[in-house]
This record gives sequence, C-alpha cells and structure tokens, in this order.
Amino acid sequence: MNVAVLSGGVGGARFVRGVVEVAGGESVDVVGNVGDDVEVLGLHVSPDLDSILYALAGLNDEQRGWGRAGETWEALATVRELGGEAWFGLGDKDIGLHLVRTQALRAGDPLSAVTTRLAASLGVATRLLPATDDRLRTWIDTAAGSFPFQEWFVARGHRDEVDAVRFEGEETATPASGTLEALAAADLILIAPSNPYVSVQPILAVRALHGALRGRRVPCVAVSPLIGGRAVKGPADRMLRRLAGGTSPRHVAGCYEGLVDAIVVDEADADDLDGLGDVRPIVTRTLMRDADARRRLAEVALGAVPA
Ligand code: FO1
Repeated sequence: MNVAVLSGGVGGARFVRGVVEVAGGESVDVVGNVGDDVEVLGLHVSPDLDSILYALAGLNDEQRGWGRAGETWEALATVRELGGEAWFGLGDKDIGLHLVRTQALRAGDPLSAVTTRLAASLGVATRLLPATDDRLRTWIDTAAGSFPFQEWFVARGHRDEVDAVRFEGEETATPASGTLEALAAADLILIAPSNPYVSVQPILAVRALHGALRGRRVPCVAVSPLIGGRAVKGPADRMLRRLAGGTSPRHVAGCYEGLVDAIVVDEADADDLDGLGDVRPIVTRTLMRDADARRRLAEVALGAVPA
C-alpha cells in the first residue's frame, strides 16, 4: 500500500515516523510544510522538513520535538557574544545541515532536490518532499502587527492572539516535483496531527495540491492534533478557538472541508462527535508518548479506510 502523508514538524514528525515504522519507509511519501521556513544568519532553515528528517533518521531530540539529540550550542553562544541574531535556537549539529542546504540552494538547486540528497545522506528511505520549491511564507496577523511565522512563534513565544494566517507566494507557488505524483500514487492519504492553520494549510495553499486532495479517488484521513480539545504542544487550541469557534473534532475537521473522509480523534473527545457530517470519526488514544504509542496511532490511521 502506498501512503502519502501531509505533515508539519514536531507532532507530525513523530506520527510520520510511526507510519514509516508500520508501513515501511519505501511505501511512504511525505509532503512537508515550508511556510515556516526562515533565513537566519544567512542560513536557510526548513524546520518542519528537518524535524521529519531527524525523526526518520533517529537523530531527533525527543524531548524538545525539534532539532537534534545530543546537540551543543557553541556557535550560537558565539553569535550572542558578538551581538548577532541569536533569537532562533540553531544548534551546532543542526547548523551543519543548514550550511549544506543553503550552499546548494544558492547554487540553484531546488529545495526538493536538496531535501532528497539530505535524506539519502542520512539513510532515510522515505521520500520527503517540500510542498513547493517556490518561496511560500506564512504570515501571522495579530493586533500587535503582522509577523513572519517564526518571529511570532519563537521570538514572541506565540503570545499574540491570531486574527488571520496568510501565505505569501500562494498565488504562484507550484507543487514541488514529485508531490502530485505521490498523491496520485497513494492508496491512502493521511494528514498528520499537525496544527491545521500553520502546518497543514500552508501545504494546501499550493493550489494544485489542494485540487489534488479535493479530487482524490482514495480515502483521506486526518489525525486531530487536539486531545480533550487541547493542544499537546503549541497554539493549535487557541487558534482553533479563535478562528474556528471551538476545539471539538468538528472544528478540526472543518479546517479540511471536502478534503477528508475520516478523522482520528482521542478518547478524551469521544463524547464530542456531533456535527462531523460525512466525516467518519475514529476514536483511539492519540498521545504519542513513546514508540509503541506512535506505532499504535499509525496502525489505526493506516487501517482507517472509511466505509
Ligand atoms: N522552536 C522554538 O520554540 N525555539 C527555537 O529557538 C527553535 C529553533 C529551531 C531551530 C531549528 C528547527 O528546525 C526548529 C526550531 N524550532 C524552534 C522549532 C520550530 O520553530 C517550530 O516547531 C516549527 O516551525 C513549527 O512547526
């Protein structure tokens, strides 16, 4: 069975790892978010692609959810000493990857080609593709102003309530090579338990990817990132409350209107399944606290072929 997964970082990366462990790396294609990519200290950082890459290579820091395990921070300490831009936590090992990526991008290689090479070098058999090779950036509109995603998320600690999310470049962004093919070849499409607004919508902002999902001939199953209406980490619950009017499964499913056939929700949300319409709820335990839990969740999602 071929599986395509749309994913953000952190929670999405954990889930993707579970899917790969259950389905086998070579039958899984991952389309990753690039809306939160950022240029820092002259380096091109693709946080969500990297979280997935590190998770699949077994190099990720489980606790933090992003970056590498056993990381050191000497370069950033020097940057700080020298009065440089130190608000974004780039570790020494992580910087090595950004140096290689940035050099290749400057030489004119598309992000998808660079990502494929990085994955191969790290021994990752799964195909990891950015949603687009074009510049697509998420902007967050708040009462305090409009901010590029990482400035709002990291520098401001996502403290500002979000009025709107915008994607710079969405009108012209075309799908990265391999993404439409991955969706067309899939027997099942999964949407990882990622923030719908800032992790999945930037993928769907690439019009042709949205169109491909809408016109799918195979089931698409989303996994809710909320447990008992609350985010495991990050601002997804606050954003849903404010932008969708609530944090029930129907509010999450509403972010994917016409795009999903089923939604996997946590047992803690089992009493709150009204208003899902045609979207079939699948109730299980969704917290990925360890390898067993992430594999169990992946098994449920992979087995969730709607009637
Ligand atoms: N998240 C933070 O909260 N603080 C950071 O300093 C930070 C640095 C960072 C560096 C590389 C990387 O790949 C991810 C990093 N993240 C950091 C995570 C990232 O900002 C978000 O988790 C994602 O963009 C949201 O999916």
